[in-house]
Amino acid sequence: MTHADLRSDTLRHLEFSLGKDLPHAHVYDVRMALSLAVRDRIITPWFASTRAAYAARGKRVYYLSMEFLIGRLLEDAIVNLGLMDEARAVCESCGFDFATVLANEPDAALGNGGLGRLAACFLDSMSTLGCPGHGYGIRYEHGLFQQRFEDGVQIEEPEEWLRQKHAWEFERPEVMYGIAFGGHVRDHDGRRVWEPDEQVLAKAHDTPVIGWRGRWANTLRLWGAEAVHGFDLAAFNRGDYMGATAPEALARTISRVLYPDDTSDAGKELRLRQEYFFTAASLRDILRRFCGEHEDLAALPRHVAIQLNDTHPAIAGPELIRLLHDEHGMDFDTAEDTARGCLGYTNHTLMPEALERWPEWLMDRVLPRHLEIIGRIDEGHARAHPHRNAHILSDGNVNMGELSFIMAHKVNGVSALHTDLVKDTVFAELHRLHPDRIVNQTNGVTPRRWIVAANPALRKLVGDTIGPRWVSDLERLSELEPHVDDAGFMDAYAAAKRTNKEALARWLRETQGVTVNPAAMFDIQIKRIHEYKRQHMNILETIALWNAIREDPNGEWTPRVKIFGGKAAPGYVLAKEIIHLINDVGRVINADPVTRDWLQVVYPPNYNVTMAERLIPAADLSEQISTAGKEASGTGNMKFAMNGAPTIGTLDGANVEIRERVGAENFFLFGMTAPEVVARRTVEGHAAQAIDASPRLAQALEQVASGVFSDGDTDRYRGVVDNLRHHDFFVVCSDFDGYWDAQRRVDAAFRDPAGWMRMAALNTARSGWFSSDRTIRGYMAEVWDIAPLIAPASDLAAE
Ligand code: B1H
Repeated sequence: MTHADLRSDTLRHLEFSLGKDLPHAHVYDVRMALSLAVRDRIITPWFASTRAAYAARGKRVYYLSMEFLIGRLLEDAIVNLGLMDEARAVCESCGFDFATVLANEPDAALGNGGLGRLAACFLDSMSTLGCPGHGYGIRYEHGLFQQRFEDGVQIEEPEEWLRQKHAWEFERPEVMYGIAFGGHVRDHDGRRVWEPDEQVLAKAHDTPVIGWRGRWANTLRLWGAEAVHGFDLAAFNRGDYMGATAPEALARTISRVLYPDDTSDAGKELRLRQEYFFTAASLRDILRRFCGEHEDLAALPRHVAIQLNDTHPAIAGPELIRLLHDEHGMDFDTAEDTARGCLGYTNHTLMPEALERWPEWLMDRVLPRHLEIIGRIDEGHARAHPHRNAHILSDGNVNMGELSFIMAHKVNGVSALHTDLVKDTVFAELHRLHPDRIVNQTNGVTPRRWIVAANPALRKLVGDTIGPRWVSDLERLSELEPHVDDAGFMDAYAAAKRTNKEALARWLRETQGVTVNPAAMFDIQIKRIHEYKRQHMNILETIALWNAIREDPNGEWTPRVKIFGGKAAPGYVLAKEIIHLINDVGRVINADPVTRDWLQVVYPPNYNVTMAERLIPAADLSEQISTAGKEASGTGNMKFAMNGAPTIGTLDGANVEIRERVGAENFFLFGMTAPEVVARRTVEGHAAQAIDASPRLAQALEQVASGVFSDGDTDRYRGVVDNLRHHDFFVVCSDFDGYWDAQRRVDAAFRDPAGWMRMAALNTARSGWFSSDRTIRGYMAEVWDIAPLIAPASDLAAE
């Protein structure tokens, strides 16, 4: 496909799909026309993949996830199809700047953070590897809220990504299922029959997901909710205009908005309805596809692997049993075993508040038949294991973690440490009863988006140095390793980093009105705001550093720009206080002429996938400072490492494995280990003790408390300060000095530019294992038992 073809196709779409001619086209029109022209090139491989999967009569994977944080899709598609130069030329020949065209696409934020972004990376890797499968989720009308700051305070505004037509999706009005809720269960000739009293329609919307070099494409199918009877004409005729649209509005509520909390809002009925809505629609779709190809439902596990992305789709277990037993007449125990043969469950967190539990009365009201089935699963498990304590139903709650564990043939954690903790803590007893069920699958990220698309400077250097094959075989990055002793390579590596830093500095100036020095260290912490992620420890260390520089302005300092990004759940008061504090500290420090050349704080609002793509390639230092034992894996940590930013971090989540691979000497470790944290918490007054022992921390806390950053307001940060002084569950105080010391080691290392760059380059060269291709291969072999339908990219001739 040549540039001329892409251009004429784009112009054709501009005219016939957008109804515009070039002289009158806005950037929106060009972006849409180019997207449609690119999309056309996905159709053939997409059909071919669908046919190949059908012909193979083999197994397919169904990845069920409440969240798919896909971000923008145009550049991704262009990268995977190898159309970068062509697409750029098309835009330029139409009189538009390529970057501006790409930036016109809304960032589809159908997720909160790591869990949703992981699902998106997995889709890319499944298509790249030729693993036949579908992603199933919800087509939220409003994705994650948009964040802005008003006097440093987070304000949430609705996200409107569907205001403009979504270029990548195909609406499938013919794929529509009625999803039932409520009602009662009655006995009917000795069978239990669910008589629901409500129905909502689930309509399919498909987005093709193209893999690297366009060799395979899978489908992301998102369900939108619609009313069975959309418009109440009788009400309208009575003059009741609101009433006339009420049924439609009510039904649509189900897919209206993504819950913005990354620790679940337990007990919210709408959330339970969302979970059942998309899970039930997906299972109906899976069974329809299966029944079109096979006769015997007992063969389901040989053809269907369903992965539950956390417990959010956990109702899949009972729903699949209900379909097989109630609707297809399979006996209950066989139905249960068949369902288990299909299901895998990924646990993403040990945070107690994120472990979903539904009150039984609520489950009974919304899904009465499912509650009965869950009771029967629980009884069956109790009969098989009479001395067990773990219950699905306990204290009037349905425990979705236990349900998922018991209904899955494989359960996995998302990093080595996390999986060990899953075995030792939340599921200790179930692990003892089912010792072969828990496996580890350390997370990964797709290099197509996180290096090739996000970091063209590094992509070019790597390609020029080791050829093109690393993109689908990321362990080949290790071939860079001998080059770290080559001055020419290292100059080019440093130049690439500098290019990215200058681009970020330009963006910060243009969009935030702040000027930063690209020679300074770009120290970046981007992730959801959470006490366990300890952004407050970072800002306290910033205050302490400010104090130290002011005390000794002529000392040997290392210039730093501390960059923060991230949203807080709207109801998480303390997290919002932390955001306010970061902004307040930034306001004061950035205005100080004594320290201005050494220390700056920048917090661009509305962190999202697109912003991550901008920040990560420009980072010098990656902040991964969670309380050990709390971050299940982290995936940002991997993106930073690949892009040549060494980590300052704790032994938590995948940091442990990153450090093992990049080498301890290329990683700034500090802090207590997970068992040390647990022990420390039992020490009475551990926080006060740590504060007493650290004058730096005591001073910083006192400054926050006394209003140095809040115009004398001693109330504003009472929540954060009191919590740290008297409670400090996340042991910020006890880890503070270790963090301070590690930062000073970072300072010293950064003052040796060649040594630093060598460390950065070794991070790139040694992080190939963190490709999501490796992760997906692991799931395919150890959870899904499925083989790829295309030859491995490593078997292909190089370009
Ligand atoms: C992760 C979540 C999560 N763990 C509840 N748990 C949600 C929980 O809407 N909710 O109710 C949403 C999300 N997200 C993250 O998963 C972990 O914190 C990260 O450490 C991990 O890297 C990521 C992917 O495994």
